[in-house]
Order: sequence, then C-alpha cells, then structure tokens
Amino acid sequence: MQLTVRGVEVVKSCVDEARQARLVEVVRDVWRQAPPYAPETPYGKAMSVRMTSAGAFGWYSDRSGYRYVSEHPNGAAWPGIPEEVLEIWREVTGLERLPECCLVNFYGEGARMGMHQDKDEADFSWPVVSISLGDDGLFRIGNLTRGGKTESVWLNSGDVVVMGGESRLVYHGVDRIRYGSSRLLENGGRINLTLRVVT
Ligand code: MD3
Ligand code: FE
Repeated sequence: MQLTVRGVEVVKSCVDEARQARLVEVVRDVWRQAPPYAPETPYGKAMSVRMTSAGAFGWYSDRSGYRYVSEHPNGAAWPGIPEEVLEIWREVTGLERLPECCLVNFYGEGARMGMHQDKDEADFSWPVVSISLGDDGLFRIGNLTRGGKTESVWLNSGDVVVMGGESRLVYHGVDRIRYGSSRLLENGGRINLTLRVVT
C-alpha cells in the first residue's frame, strides 16, 4: 500500500517480517563495528536519538555543526552499507547510483527528533530513503520553510519512505514513538535507516 503526504511517498509494509528480522541482524552487526552514540547539537545539547552510520560517509554533529565525516568518533572507518539495505534502495528508487551514507537512528523510550531539513548533501536531486523497524513512530511533515501547517503519519515496522523531487527539502521530524508497540526488537525501541547520496 502506498500513500503520498506532501510529496513524500510512504510505502506501507514494504519490507516483510522475515526481511525486517534480517535487517535487525545486519544493524546489530553495524552497531558492533560502529557503536551508536548520542550526537551533540551545535547548541551543546545531547540528542535523544542514538546514531551511527554505515557507508563511505557518516553523519556527525557536535558543537562545530552538522557534517559528514569519513570516520566514526572512535577513529575507525564506517562499516559498509549492508547489501540487504542496498537492495531496498534499488527496489524503491530504481537508481544505478547507490547511497553513500546509511544513517542508523535508534529511538529508545522518550526519544524524538525535532523538525529539520536534510541539507548537508551536495546534490538535492537524489532522493532520500528511510526504512522503519521496530516501534511505531509519529512522523511529522511540514513545508519547505520552517513553520506553517504540518501533517503527521504513523510509521510502522517495515514501512519505507521516499523523499524525492519537491519533497526532498521539506521540514520533517519524529514527535514520539509508541514504545513497546512492536515485538521486532526484544527490548523495544525504533530503528530508522536513512539512505542518502552525499557527494
Ligand atoms: C528528508 N530521520 O535522520 S526518516 C534524519 O525517522 C531523519 O529517524 C527520521 O529525519 C527518522 O534526518 C525521519 C528520514 C526522512 C523522512 C522524511 C524526509 C528524511 C526526509 C522528508 C524530506 C527530506
Ligand atoms: Fe531528516
């Protein structure tokens, strides 16, 4: 099933349960090689979402600002983007070009992400793809400038979101998760994989 909210394509139940379980395994492998951390915002506040990355570039934030970096804060190269994740990118975009960053977000109980634009990439003509795993997340979609009316949609485990064209630069965020709503992750929480072409 597919719906479009302000140009953002939401493919409900895109990933079946067997594949979701496989994706959780590959995420655990990424976490072993690149442990999740709570990035610090440029304002000096720790984010409630724990993050890490796979790919040539990882998304990073600290008091110097938001940027892509080639190494985990521990100095190691980021692990490669798992093939299972790249397959979903190919399926939903049909592109030859592959993403260079797979941001792995983990939302524990009470975690949220404020409204923002994804604009640290060089070329906004490439789409952004997001894969939701685990607990439901209330995703809010706004406008090309901050403020104004917004629309919200619950993202459930296995849903895939594609932001391309006009929607690529819309403000968006995650207001809250329904902690414990899914049984995919033993200890609850929500994983979101965000795939982006960076250069
Ligand atoms: C880009 N993550 O990491 S999915 C992010 O669920 C982020 O963890 C959220 O926003 C999450 O930057 C949302 C990715 C997403 C969703 C909608 C978008 C990226 C988008 C709409 C326009 C541009
Ligand atoms: Fe974002």
